[in-house]
Amino acid sequence: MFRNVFKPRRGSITTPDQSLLAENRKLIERIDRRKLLRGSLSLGALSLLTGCDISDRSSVQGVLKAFSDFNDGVQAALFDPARLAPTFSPDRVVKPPRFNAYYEIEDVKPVDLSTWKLELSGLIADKRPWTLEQISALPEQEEIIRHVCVEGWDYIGQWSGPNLKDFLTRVGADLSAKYIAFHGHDDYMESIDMASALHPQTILATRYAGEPITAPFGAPLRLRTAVKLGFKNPKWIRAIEVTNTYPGGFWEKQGFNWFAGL
Ligand SMILES: Nc1nc2c(c(=O)[nH]1)N[C@H]1C(S)=C(S)[C@@H](COP(=O)(O)O)O[C@H]1N2
Ligand SMILES: [Mo]
Repeated sequence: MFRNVFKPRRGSITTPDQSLLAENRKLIERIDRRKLLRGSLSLGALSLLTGCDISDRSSVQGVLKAFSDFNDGVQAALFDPARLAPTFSPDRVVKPPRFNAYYEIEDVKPVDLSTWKLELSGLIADKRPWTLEQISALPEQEEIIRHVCVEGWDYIGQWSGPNLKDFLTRVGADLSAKYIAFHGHDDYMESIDMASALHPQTILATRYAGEPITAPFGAPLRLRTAVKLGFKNPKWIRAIEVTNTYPGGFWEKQGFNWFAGL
């Protein structure tokens, strides 16, 4: 039924990606049960659910329009930290990953790994910066998850690095704070809700397919979370900030919904 809600009235005919729909059937049923299809389904969920449409730019735009005045609070209620996003087998991993940023790949300025440090600020007890060596010594978690970009494409990627919740606990972050903001070396800033930050499938990724992340994809450290859209996965992180003051982010200024998750 919801497939019709945002279907483009005319224009190109799109082919439903049945696997995408199948993977998310549980979520579809869940949302249907809660009768939240109109007015409160997140953009992230919708672009996943409408697998047929996310490859169609115009319909993605329609979805964005329909969701632009969503209430973040209503969406947050949809979020269930106990629910895991789908994971995939290693043979489906795309190598190299697919690039995106608010500029072209030629304009990526590689971060100097020899001087790089992760800065910590805000509601964190131990704000000492971390070197890459220190971060690499932490236990790693690997996840093979789907990356979905609001621009209408997706791919399966294999990411590993320290679990974010473990890291935040280790540095004494206030886990009851509302937001976490990630500042990139390219002046990109995005923030997520604490529940998503503490989700078991949210990591500080240092590796892709077992190898250190290469420059275009966020070396040396980026966020990878299975419960947020692509733009909520900042690359080239230079600082993490824990705060109760709504930080917003780059894409919100372009009119995207802040929650942007399942
Ligand atoms: N620092 C930074 N992080 C960023 C972006 C960016 O422009 N700068 N773009 C975001 C968007 S829109 C997407 S879809 C993903 C792309 O990640 P990938 O190149 O690894 O696929 O990075 C996100 N993180
Ligand atoms: Mo994106």
